[in-house]
Amino acid sequence: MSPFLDTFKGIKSYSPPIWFMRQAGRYLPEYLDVRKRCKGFLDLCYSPELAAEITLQPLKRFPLDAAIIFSDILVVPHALGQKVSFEEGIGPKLTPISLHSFEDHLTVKNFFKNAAPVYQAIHLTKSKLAPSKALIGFAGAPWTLALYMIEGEGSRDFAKAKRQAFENEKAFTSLLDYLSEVISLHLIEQVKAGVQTLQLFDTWAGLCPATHFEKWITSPTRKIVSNLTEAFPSLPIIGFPKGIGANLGEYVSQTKVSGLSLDTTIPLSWAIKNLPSSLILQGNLDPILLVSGGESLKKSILSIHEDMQGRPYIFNLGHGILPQTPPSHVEECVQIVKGQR
Ligand code: 1CP
Repeated sequence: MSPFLDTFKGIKSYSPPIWFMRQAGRYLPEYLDVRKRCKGFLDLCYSPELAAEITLQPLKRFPLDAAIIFSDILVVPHALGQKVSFEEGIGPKLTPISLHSFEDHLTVKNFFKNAAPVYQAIHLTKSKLAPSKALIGFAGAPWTLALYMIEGEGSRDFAKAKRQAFENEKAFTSLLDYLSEVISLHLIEQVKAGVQTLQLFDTWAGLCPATHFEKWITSPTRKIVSNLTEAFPSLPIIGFPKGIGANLGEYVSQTKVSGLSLDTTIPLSWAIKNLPSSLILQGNLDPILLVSGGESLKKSILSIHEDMQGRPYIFNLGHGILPQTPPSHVEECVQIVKGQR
């Protein structure tokens, strides 16, 4: 049995299941080794053997309860035909789409052929993963994905993309509808290939104004959750709407996610009091504490434990592992969470 999947059935184990967002990546020397073997980051995402190897790397080092398939949220626009590249030390670059003509430039025609290596990587990973470890699939939520697709790169405020969205609300809503359907299909294929749970990354949800929250965040996400639960009724789906604070209650009731990944700004006592008791909470250690290690790390882990006493939950960070994180601190964290230190 899998402690991670048991949590969604309301079964509480001695210590909470644990995994980390971005647990496969640049803080691991063995990842950097494999990375050197591939020219581009996308080549790595589209090499089933290498992607499976990287997915399993953190589980070889640490007794984690879940693996997240090594891929990226920007595989979706790429498989739709948008030009996407990752530049060393800069981040992703996309040829920006225009809201008025996105359907002329994107096509689902070759989507499954282009994304096939992702599903092959899932299949391969699953065959090598112990049954007690859950395999997590994922996608970016429509809002976060649309921001990258219009802006053409990462940004602190996505001002260009947001301005276009406000000035062309109808076309922007059509893009979100289009992405909701494609993301649903991408996630359904991931489940068919072997993932047992999904996480929807809405990293930039906090940039959406309250006035448009339902239209741009919860309604597209609800469509995805609904499509997936129709196909797989008992599939756990975790939402990660980063930075939405007081809108979390609305997010949960409107999207019907079964789990919620909390960012570091959310007091756990608030989440326990204000969110449904059937909802599985995940989080929310500050990733910098994993860089620090030592007493400050231990104190914060024990405080999360204390807040979550009596309730099934999943231990995680409030955002991804940072590249400067010493792997020994990750080990320390897992041992403390599991009560072995
Ligand atoms: O050079 C390299 O090695 C590339 C670094 C890297 C890695 C390791 C990128 C580029 N993506 C990834 C993998 C990745 N991305 C995973 C793998 C599985 C795991 O967690 O172990 C996942 C889940 C993602 C998801 C992702 N990609 C998100 C959502 C989660 C989050 O961290 O907020 C986002 C926003 C992206 C876009 C992206 N891809 C890569 C970078 C550097 C970024 C962020 C760009 C930016 O806005 O600055």
